[in-house]
Amino acid sequence: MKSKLLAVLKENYPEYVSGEKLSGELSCSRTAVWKHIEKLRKEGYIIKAVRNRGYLLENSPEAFSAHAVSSQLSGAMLPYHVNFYRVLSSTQPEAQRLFLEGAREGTVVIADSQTSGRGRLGREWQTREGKGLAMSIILTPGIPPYKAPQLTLAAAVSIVKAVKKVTGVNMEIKWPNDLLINGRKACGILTEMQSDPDQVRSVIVGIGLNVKKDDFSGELENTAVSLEEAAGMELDRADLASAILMQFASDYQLFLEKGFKGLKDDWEKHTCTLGRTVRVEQNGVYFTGRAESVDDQGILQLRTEDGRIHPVVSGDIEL
Ligand code: BT5
Repeated sequence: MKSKLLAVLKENYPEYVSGEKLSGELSCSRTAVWKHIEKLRKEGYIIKAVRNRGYLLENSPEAFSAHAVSSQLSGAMLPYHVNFYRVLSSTQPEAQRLFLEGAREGTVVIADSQTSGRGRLGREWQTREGKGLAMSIILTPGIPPYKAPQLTLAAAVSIVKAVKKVTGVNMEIKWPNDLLINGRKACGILTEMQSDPDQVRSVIVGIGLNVKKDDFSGELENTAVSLEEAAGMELDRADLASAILMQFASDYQLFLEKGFKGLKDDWEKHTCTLGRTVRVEQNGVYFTGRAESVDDQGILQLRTEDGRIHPVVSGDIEL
């Protein structure tokens, strides 16, 4: 009964299946259908029920797990070890905790949902159950602290390439840490480091990717987008996570050998920032200019109206 019910829901995805249709297909009463749906929910299946439309299978527990990701990571250029959690406050402090307990480079923390997902500067990142990919990767690159932000740019390149490969969707990089689809944010990257004065001890690269359509409210209703909406097809979060990890492992090797310079051409190919007039906020001060280039350290070069170049090391830009 369970597998038949799941098969019908999966076949019809992303359409709802009415209780009537299900009871017909399964030769049981609508009450029995409802009881089976409840049982599946207890097992971790996320099934939406809407009056007059029926049931929609939004996510299956077996589809997203440590195994589903790790089984697709053979041959990766990093020794990945995936830790999977249903709920975390944020994957970042969990990765930090694991690192302090001795976890090595390549340890990955993935959560199905986060209750206090972090953006930069104390901002929030929303990851609701069954909807997105929230993933942190522990790295120990042995670089000086000033180079750590370049890993944000490196990860952006890897994500764009992996997403293109899996979904065909073109994402654009908005310097430094946003990935947009048609101007809407689908992914954010948060790079946090622990450092000694001349060398980083660890860098934790956090990736938040909207995969399934979410009912965002407030500001996000008009600014956020998911990959499924853009791709127009159902996507598997484990496939995406592993594709990103595989791509990142090889881009990271290049970064270690050549620095950001080794990835710069790729970054430039996928950015929507260069050539545009942008407004930059730095420590509460705003200035406007043309984003001319990024240098080999990933620093944005902004030409202001007076013709001078302002290097922008960090901050938020508005396109
Ligand atoms: C970021 O910060 O974009 C970095 C987001 C990193 C999230 C990952 S998830 C795995 C790891 N664990 C964590 O706790 N964090 C990392 P920032 O540039 O500061 O952007 C934050 C802003 O993005 C918010 O103020 C909202 O405006 C917007 N935002 C929040 N959630 C969003 C979502 N799901 N989709 C699109 N925009 C969102």
